Amino acid sequence: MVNTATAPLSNRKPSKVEGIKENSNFLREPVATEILEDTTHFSEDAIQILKFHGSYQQDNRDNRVKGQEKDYQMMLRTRNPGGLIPPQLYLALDKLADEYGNQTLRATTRQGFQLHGILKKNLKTAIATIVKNLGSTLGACGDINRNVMAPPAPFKNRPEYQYAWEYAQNVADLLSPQTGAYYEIWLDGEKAISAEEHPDIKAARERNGNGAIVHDSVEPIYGTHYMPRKFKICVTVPGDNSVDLYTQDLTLVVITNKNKELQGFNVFAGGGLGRTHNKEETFARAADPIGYVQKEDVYDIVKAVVATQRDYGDRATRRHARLKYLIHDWGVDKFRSQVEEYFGKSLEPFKQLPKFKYHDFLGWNEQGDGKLFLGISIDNGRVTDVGDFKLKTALRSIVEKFNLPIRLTPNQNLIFYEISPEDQEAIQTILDECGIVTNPDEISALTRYAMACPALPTCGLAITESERAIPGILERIRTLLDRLGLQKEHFVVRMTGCPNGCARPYMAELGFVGSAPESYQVWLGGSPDQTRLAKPIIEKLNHNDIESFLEPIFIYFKKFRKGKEKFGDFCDRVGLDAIREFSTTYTPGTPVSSGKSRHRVSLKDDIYNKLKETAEQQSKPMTELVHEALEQYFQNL
Ligand code: SRM
Ligand code: SF4
Repeated sequence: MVNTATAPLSNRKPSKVEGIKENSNFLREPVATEILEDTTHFSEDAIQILKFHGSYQQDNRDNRVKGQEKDYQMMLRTRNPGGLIPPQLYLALDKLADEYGNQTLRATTRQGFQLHGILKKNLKTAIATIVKNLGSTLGACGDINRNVMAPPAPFKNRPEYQYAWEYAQNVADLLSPQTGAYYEIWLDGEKAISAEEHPDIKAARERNGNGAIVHDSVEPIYGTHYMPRKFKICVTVPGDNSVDLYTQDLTLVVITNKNKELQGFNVFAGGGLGRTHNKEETFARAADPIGYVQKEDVYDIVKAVVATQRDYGDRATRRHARLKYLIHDWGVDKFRSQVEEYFGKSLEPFKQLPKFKYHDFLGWNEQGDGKLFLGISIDNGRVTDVGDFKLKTALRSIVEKFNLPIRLTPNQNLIFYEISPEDQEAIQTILDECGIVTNPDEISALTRYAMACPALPTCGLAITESERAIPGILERIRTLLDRLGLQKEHFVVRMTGCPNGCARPYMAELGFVGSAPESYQVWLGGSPDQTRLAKPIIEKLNHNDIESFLEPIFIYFKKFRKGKEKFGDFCDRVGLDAIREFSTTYTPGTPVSSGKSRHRVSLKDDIYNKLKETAEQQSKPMTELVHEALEQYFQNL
């Protein structure tokens, strides 16, 4: 049995952030002091603690001027398990965005909303407004359990979906921080007006059969130092991978009997995506199946996994601190035995599951009880009014008029539900008038399945553009596919401005990961349903070279795919070496669809070999190198 009260944080020197947490008096200082100061920004220590309260200090990177103070602003992130946004909260967020933010809302990849551009002096009002309108930002960021995800579909006739919502909420409650800091700082001590916690959860938080909780602590689950790093959970149903389940630290899959009564949960653990370029010891990792637990044990297994990471996760090196590294270093068996020690018994064998599929639930659908739901696609999650496309206006007027709840999706979209069929026409009219397409078949399929993280100008970690670059890049990929005779083809494209992987690019069929200004590492071979990790094919592709790089790959796919094989599956089957080999010998302009003639020039063997070698080194087609060399030669004539 592990005595958590005395378990060492680590044998190595804990990282600086561990000291900041320890000295914070359970997430109070230095935020409580600095929020009262008339300054534009927080200190480094306060920034770390502020994250636990759901806010990041940022600056508008477009406005950086050498020698001048940065244009400081705060990002606020909501915590809403299963993506639930009550109508009252939506209207409050919409107003806050206009009054204090950058007039946009940003639906995130974990079913939350972000507000950008809030000045420090307005932060308290913004957080207090969110809490008073049934929302929260507590634990949306920081070394703690993050927003718990669940499939957003409101199927009322499929009890498994209802269980996923219920348990996402309950697990979020179980792991929510118990310190009073949040209410003291942002609401002058007023307690939140929130729904009553389920008595089972309160009991589970206090139950300590096996050392899973920290005795006599304000934070029975976390202790003084909280988690070594962020911790991410989802609850899903068999076959539904709308939540990207392989990327989570902990995944629970609802298991029901033939009568659709809840029996228990399959448990996966150890997924995670963040990595650092050129640091092999960091990597994206897909979660492993760990076992099965009965429904009455679900809170204890969550506590046991959390306690294992809390007590054995690396607190010295933050880059190595996620649960995925602990499982990688220990192996699944050792991890499972430690979890079982906290759990107090063995896990049962994992139950067989059907194949997981990705669903986006867009368009008008029946929710199974006579009412309707409507999934609306939001480009990269950005809720805004641009020209004739007035998404922000449309969403606000729908909520104002029909008081509908919203479920944010893990793909940066949203679902209105509980819609009476007689309101369908009026809602559709609002959307039509605001230029919003609701028929998913009318949305370009590349755009529909794509995601990009915010990156510039708000994200301090961005190496290059993402959200602002992806529309143009998707359009160019579409044009290329059309030119190559692949008009009907589409696949999952995801882009991030750095390797942290916020839009989960490592699960995409085609992933772009910022690696230098205007350049991306390119990943290929994820599956259309996000059940497999992709692999990197090139480290730095300048965005100007996207067509010349992708053309040979698309041609190879077109020529050698098996039947209706999807792009990601093809890349995975043939492998990156074969793709590279094909690309280096590919001649652009091959009469695939254009019918243009191809010119041949013969080369001596030694020149050809040098050309091939250089093309491989530079990951460029040989023809491109020849073109470049000849162009230079002719210029110098
Ligand atoms: Fe993320 C840090 C945005 C989902 C991995 N993420 C950040 C920060 C806060 C940058 C920072 O630390 O200063 C970004 C703020 C940008 C901005 O201007 O708003 C940021 N992450 C986002 C969001 C908004 C992206 C989006 O397009 O929606 C997502 C917010 C989700 C939410 O509501 O909670 C978001 N981040 C993710 C995901 C995907 C997921 O959780 O399903 C990942 C990969 C999965 C994972 O965690 O392994 C992710 N974000 C990271 C990491 C790398 C973590 C690691 O293990 O190395 C960082 C950097 C860090 O923690 O040091 C990061
Ligand atoms: Fe910022 Fe990188 Fe996350 Fe994009 S992936 S939001 S650039 S941390």
